Amino acid sequence: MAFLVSNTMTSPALMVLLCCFLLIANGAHQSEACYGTNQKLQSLQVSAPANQPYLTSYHFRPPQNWINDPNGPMYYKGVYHLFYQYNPLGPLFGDKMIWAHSVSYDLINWIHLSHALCPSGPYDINSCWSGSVTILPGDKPFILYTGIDASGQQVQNLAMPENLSDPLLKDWVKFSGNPVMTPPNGVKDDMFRDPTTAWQAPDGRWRVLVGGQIDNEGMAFVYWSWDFIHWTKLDHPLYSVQETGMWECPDIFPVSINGTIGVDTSVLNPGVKHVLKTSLFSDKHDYYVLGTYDPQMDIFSPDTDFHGNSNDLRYDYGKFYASKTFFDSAKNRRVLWAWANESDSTQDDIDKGWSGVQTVPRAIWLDKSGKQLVQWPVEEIETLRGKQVSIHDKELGSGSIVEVSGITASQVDVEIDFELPELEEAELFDPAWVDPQQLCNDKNASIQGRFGPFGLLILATEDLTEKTAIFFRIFKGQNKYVVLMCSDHSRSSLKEDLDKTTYGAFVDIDPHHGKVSLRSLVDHSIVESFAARGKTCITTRVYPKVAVENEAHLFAFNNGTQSVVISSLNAWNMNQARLSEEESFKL
Ligand code: DQQ
Repeated sequence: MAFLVSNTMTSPALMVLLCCFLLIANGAHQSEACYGTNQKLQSLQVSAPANQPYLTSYHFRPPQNWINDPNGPMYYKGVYHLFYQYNPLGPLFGDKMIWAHSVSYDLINWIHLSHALCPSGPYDINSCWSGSVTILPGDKPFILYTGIDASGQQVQNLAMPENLSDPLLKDWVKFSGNPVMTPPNGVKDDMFRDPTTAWQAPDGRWRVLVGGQIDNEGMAFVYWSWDFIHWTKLDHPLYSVQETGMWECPDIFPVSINGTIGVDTSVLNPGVKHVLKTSLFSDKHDYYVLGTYDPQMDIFSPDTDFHGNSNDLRYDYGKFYASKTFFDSAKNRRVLWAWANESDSTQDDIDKGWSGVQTVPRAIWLDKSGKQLVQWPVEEIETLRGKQVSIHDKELGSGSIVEVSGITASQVDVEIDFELPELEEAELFDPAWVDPQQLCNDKNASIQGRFGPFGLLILATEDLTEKTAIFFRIFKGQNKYVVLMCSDHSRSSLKEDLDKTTYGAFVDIDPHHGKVSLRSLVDHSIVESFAARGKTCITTRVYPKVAVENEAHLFAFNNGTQSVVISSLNAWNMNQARLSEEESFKL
């Protein structure tokens, strides 16, 4: 194994240090120390119980057990890697969490490998929590992750591949000099976690963010390092906001000001601006702000104030948490992953034998307005599309419902464009309606408006006793029309003991000039919806009692008093993605 941390590091002292590092790291091989090789394989071979109407078909998940955050996604030597928080011992969050590891050539079909990081040393004996990968110059991927140490404190650790010529990077070794960061003075032991992918500023030093909190002020601490081993905390955080509580899984990355092309994490030039994302522990939502990163001062200046409430931008206004992006050099795009947790009960998860899925990977870029991001499922997802049905130029009068028949509605990708007539008659928007989720709650799918509710009824029974309504309402604001997107689960299942929270968000488009579009990816118990070609996204988890498998139906509906027109609807049956295990994998 020949590790060089960076080809920009030339000092003799550093070379000596790296040699020591190599020797030490080799000695700290941890694969046997996890739960034992047999147990690792066993945990991959056991499948979830039979009869699983909620098991997803094309969303990433392991065969069984609990998963949460995506960790260290990367593209490396022709292979996509996804690590993720996993409890190999059961379907609930565990007290010995590990990094599971899967690989793919297309971001859709995955092979589960043996686990990458398991508790093994005093610095992570109580769990290997979230973190990120940085690919250092010379194609050397390093993991920085949070370990829960023997005394329960959160520390940051390093690991690296055992064999860099293995494109699957199956085996990882931990640095025996771990931890490389411990909670700073004034920071509680359990409020210091989730290192980001590092970036190299023009001065040559690496920077990394670690999420945290002091009192109730959430923040992203900055550390810097010349050699990726010795890290020094800066006096000030990159950015902090009072009353936002613990910042989990921060992410920072540049986006091109013009166009959809993604850029690598260290890119810094006048053609980019920066995105700072935090996962707020207090309400389990991922918020982001756009702004400017100053590499001299190491501060982030947001374009707009960030408060951590419904006035702020979110990647997704539904179930979407602990997300992480990576730069995909194969396709020059930035790709976003997130965890969608369950909305059913703990007992349901025990009965199912699994909990949690990853959302479909989404390309993410800056909107033309420069004011928000746009997301769209990676194009590879379309390779799963099978049989297609279409509807064109269909007027939906007040109260009408049209079934999209001829497809398997429990596993479908549907795109619909609505054309609206003259909007003069739209209801007036009350400026007091500042919380779109509350507005969707107050005006659910059964409440008639003028323009809207119109949209899709997903995972519905034929008689509509069960239905998940994803819909729009159009209002007339003071200077412009206001478009509201809602995801109403109040009637999604006849089952009780489910979280049926309704979600909502505003969509920043002018419905007067153009179409109102919606795409929904339906996969048994998850629905990911994208309005206005990815400007507003809502992910939900739903568990119908009757509308499962072949009993599920898909409808377009209009419950407004005014007609709308479906200018086009296309729906495709989605084929199952291949999620196989290491043994069946042949290069
Ligand atoms: N999940 C991890 C933590 C992180 C949290 C533990 C976010 O590292 O803060 O599984 O979901």
